[in-house]
Parts: sequence; C-alpha cells; structure tokens
Amino acid sequence: MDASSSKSDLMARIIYVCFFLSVLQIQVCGSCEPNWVVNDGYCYFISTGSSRTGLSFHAAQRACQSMGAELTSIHSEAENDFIYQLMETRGKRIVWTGLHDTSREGSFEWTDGTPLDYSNWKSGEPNDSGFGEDCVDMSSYAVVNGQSWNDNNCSVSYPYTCKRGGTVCPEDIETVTEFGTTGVVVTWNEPQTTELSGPIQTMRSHEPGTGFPIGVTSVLYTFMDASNNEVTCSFSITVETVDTTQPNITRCPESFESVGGRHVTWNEPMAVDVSGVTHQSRSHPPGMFLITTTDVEYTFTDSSNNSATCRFSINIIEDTVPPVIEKCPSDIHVLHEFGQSPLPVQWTKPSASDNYGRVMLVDFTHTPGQTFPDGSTQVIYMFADDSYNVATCKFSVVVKTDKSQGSSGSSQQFTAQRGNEDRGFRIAIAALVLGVFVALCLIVLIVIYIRQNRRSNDMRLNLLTKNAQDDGDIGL
Ligand SMILES: [Ca+2]
Ligand SMILES: [Ca+2]
Ligand SMILES: [Ca+2]
Ligand SMILES: [Ca+2]
Repeated sequence: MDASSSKSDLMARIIYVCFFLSVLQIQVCGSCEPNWVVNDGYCYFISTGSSRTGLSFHAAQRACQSMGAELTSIHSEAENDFIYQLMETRGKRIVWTGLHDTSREGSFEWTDGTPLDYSNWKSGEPNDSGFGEDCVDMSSYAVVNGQSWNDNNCSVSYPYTCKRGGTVCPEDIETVTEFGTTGVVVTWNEPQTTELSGPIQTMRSHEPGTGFPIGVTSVLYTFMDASNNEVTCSFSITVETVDTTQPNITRCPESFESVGGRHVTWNEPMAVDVSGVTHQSRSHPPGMFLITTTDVEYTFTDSSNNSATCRFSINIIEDTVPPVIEKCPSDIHVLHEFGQSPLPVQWTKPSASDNYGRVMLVDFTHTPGQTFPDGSTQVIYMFADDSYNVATCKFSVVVKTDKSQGSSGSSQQFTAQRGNEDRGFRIAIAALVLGVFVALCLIVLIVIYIRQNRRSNDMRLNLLTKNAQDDGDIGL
C-alpha cells in the first residue's frame, strides 16, 4: 500500500467515525456541532438534500454565513481529498466551493479571505465559457488525473460545502492500572483551536504526562484571544483498576514417592492475591491412593478470573514385605497345684517393625494377666503394615495340674525357654566349681594343720630329752 492510499484510507476512517458520531450527536471529535465534521482543527458541513438540489453560489454563501461559516476554502491536497471523501459519504456528486472571480475576471479569491495557495483545476479550466463563469465547483464524479475544479455559472443550483474554525478536543480517555496501584500517567495530544485568531493564550487544568488517580478527572483547556474571546475544551480521564496478575502460590509440594503407605498426606498449598483468592479447587485431597502414579492439581482463581495452578505427582510403590515380629514369647509352662485357684499368666507383649512406615497390631487372642485352663492354649498376635502384609506371633500356654503335691504352695509358672535352661546350666556349673574349690581349700587346711601338729610334738620330745640329761649331770 502506497503512502497516498494509506493516507486516503485514514481519512476515510476519520470521516466515517466523525460522521457516525455526529449522527448520534456525540461530540467527541472536537467542538463541531452535530452534522458538522472536524478535520485538522476546522469544521465542515455539506448541505442536505439530493445530489442535484441546491442553491446558487451566492445563496449558498449566505446559507453558510447564517451558520457562522463561509463556503469552504481548500489549501492542500489533503484537505481537497477530505472534501472528496465527505462528498462521497453524503452522496454528493458536485458542490460549490468558496472560490470565485466575481470581483475581477481571472482573479480568483476565497470568500473567507484566506490566500489562494492551492488549486486543483480540471484540465482546460477555468475557461469562463458561455456567458461567463465566475464561481468554482468541485465534482467527485468528474475527477480527471485527480483534478476536478471547474469555473461555472454562479446561478446554477448546486449543493454546497461550508467551513469554519473549530477546536480539536481530545476524546474522553479511559485507561486502566493494575490493582494495588494508586494511579497512572496519562498523556494526550493537546487540543487546538482555529476558532480564534491572533495571539492565543492557552490555560489548562492538567498537563499531559502527569499522574491521574483512580476515578474520573475532568480536564479543561481554555483558549483566549487578545479580545478576551474564549473557547473551551474539556474531556474526562477515567482510570480504572484491573487485576491481571495471577495468584501467587506458596509451598507447592514437590512430587514424592510413598512405599507401602497408601494413606498419604502433605502440606496443602496456599495462595495469596492482591484482590483476594475467590476460588480454590483440588483434584485430590490427602487420603488413600492407588498403587500407581497420581497427578495432583490445585487451582487458585482470583476475582478477575486469573488463575494459578500447582501440580505434583504421588507415586505409591507396593510393599510386599511383611512386618518383622520382635520378642515373640516362647511357650509358657504352668504347673498348677491341685485344689488351688489358677493364677494369672504373665508375658511381655510382642512388638513388630516394618521395612516401610507404620505397623499396626490388627488382632490378638489373649492379654497378659489372663488365667488359662488345663492343657495347651495357643496365643496369637497379628501385625500388619500399610499394605496389609501380615505377620503372626504364636506361642502356647501349657497348664498342667500336679495332683501329687500338697497344699503348701500355689501354682508355679516356668517357661521352657532355651535362655532359662542355659542360665540353669550355667548356675549348676558355677556351683560345682565353687564346691570343688571349697573342698580343695579344706584339704589344704587339713594338711597344714597336720604338719603343724607333728612339728609341735617333735619339739616337746626334744625338750624332755634335754631335761633328763640335765638332771643326770646334777646328780653326779
Ligand atoms: Ca470568470
Ligand atoms: Ca468552466
Ligand atoms: Ca490477581
Ligand atoms: Ca512392609
């Protein structure tokens, strides 16, 4: 697309929008009145009626002046194109412009007094043909090489186009800012006016590019010329808040495995949001899971339908190893004396551990402290892990009544545990060793005593012999 077609497309869109809005009597394209169209700071009008009904040049001029305007003067190709588009939009094939040479033949001038700085004469025009042609029309159907102006007889009735100064005022501005902020910087093209001439003083309530708070703010421009003629332009700036930020999820769990345990729990994720989390959903709550991999998903949604998702997986691995029972009691033998009441039988409860997770005592037949009847009774403890692998502890309580014993005592409980047998054996050996040691000591003491006694007798015999010799010597 070349520059000229792009330009004409843009112009067409502007005309269409402004026309449409003017039909709705909404002045958003400037300060032009309804049925007038703003362009580059000026307001334009095309007479109503069919394409062939209209007024003479001078009647058309008076009609424009009655609306505070003049027949249209054209000063650029862009403005000329704009008039073409306006004519097509309103269904006009030909209109009077404000150009004429009624004052002096061949000296064309605009009725609004602006300089003749642009022309678009059709080839061979102006020709002042017939009885003289002093007023200029432009036709949308007779454009040759982009040119369509023609001098014509001023008394011919044609539709006409009027033009007057206007003020280009920005449309109302609506913008948004993220929830939680206090305002936003807004900028706009500053309004212009062609309604006033000469040095114009501009006063504005707000500068473009400044911050505007949330809500509606009115912006007012006031233009004033040297004669204190005043034109105003106002528009509104509406700032609304939006929430485009998804909730922020905290502590989303990592994927994890659970071996054996099908009852799984975790710290559930949470989320925060500037406008609050209004909805939370989860695919699975903590609880029982199948032995497989399960994807778990939490979704948090805010009031503006922004959502955030936390995903993780739980892999349940099957446990086929049963618990291991520790300290399963050996069989217990109880000797019950005839005629006595049976006494409670005591044992230490067994326990169990598992390769994974917890172990539960799921069943048992007896408790320590119970009495048992004569004969053999089997005691059973049953343990299970989270995968329902079961381990069983069994032992017997054997009660035997001794009818040969008197009533000197009560029932006697002993166990056939190998540990107890070993302990008795060791005690017997120790007693035997101690007895041998004591016997040896006694033998040693007896030997020492015998020797000591023999030596005393020898000494006494020697003394008696010596005394007898001494007595004999004295008698001589
Ligand atoms: Ca002429
Ligand atoms: Ca002519
Ligand atoms: Ca949000
Ligand atoms: Ca297990």
